[in-house]
Amino acid sequence: MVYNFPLWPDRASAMAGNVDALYIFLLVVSGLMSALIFTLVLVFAARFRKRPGHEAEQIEGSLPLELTWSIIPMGVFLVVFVWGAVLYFQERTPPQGAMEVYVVAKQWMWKLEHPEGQREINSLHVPVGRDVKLIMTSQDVIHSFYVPAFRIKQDVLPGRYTVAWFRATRPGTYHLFCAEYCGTQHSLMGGEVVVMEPSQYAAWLSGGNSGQPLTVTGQRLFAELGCSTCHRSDTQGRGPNLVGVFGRQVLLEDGRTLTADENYLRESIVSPGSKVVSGFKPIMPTFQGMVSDEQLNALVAYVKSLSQPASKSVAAAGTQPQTQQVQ
Ligand code: HEC
Ligand SMILES: [Cu+2]
Repeated sequence: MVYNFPLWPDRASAMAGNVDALYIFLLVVSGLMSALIFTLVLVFAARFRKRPGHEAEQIEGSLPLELTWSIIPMGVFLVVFVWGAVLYFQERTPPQGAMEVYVVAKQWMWKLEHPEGQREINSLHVPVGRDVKLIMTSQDVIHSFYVPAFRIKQDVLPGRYTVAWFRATRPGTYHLFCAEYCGTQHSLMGGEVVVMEPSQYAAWLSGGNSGQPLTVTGQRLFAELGCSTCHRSDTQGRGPNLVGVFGRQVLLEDGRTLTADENYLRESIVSPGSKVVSGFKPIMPTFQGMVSDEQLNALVAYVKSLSQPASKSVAAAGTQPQTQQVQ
């Protein structure tokens, strides 16, 4: 009976227990407060009911009382606030070195692409114990990536990236939902996350119809679309040298400085005029409408890879046979 009436979804990510602990704390505090108030209402109603010979006496105020009922609730709320904020920042901040999966949502399916080039629809295979960062965008309307067992839910918007991350702690298959009403078949827009032992995951990766690694696709597009005519790896190009740009502070023509994250790279490609790099002319053509969301992801992944240590970048990986990379 109890098994058919689960009060909690599975706890299958590193964050799940922490989120639940906060939730249980809130339930207990609210429960205790409600119980206290109800009890006092009943007790006072009985004790101070109207009786002959008992006249109520008006109390005009009490500093100790007012301090007590201000300071104690404030303390409780501050605990909830700080605890919630800490969890929020943990959930917002993908750890360094996470495996990156690109997610493209559309009416009505989830398209997922692994860095190694594997593509999936409505199912995501990941290894247990590994940080996974999801870089997500939508092809049409707003969707929301929701995996109850991981306690993550993140809106997915057209025209920009949103990011979520998790570390699965237990092998198994978990529900994936769309949690933002997105049209007639919204309720069917779901799938599963399959958490595997690392060895199984490696086997899964090497089997099946793997495409090229995302960064290799990106590198090919970079040449095909003519990006490489302006962006060269020396300083002779008409555009900035993109090596090392990801994660760096960029000074813009209008004096603003910002960090080059995924959204910045994406915007630089589809809307180059909106943030022009200091010292350069706004001559870069827009690629809006010329590249699909998947191709944009590949370009972004490629430009990002230019900022990684040589061993991980495409330049090195592309020229070495597979076997030499395994040490
Ligand atoms: C006609 C030359 C030209 C072409 C073609 C071109 N770019 Fe650019 N790109 C520029 C210039 C000039 C800038 C700097 C001014 C600006 O920000 O618009 C720039 C800026 C960028 C930036 C921001 C760089 C930084 O340092 O912050 C990125 C990323 C970028 N381009 C990627 C691409 C990609 C990807 C392509 C191909 C799809 C491409 N560019 C094609 C000229 C070009
Ligand atoms: Cu949806």
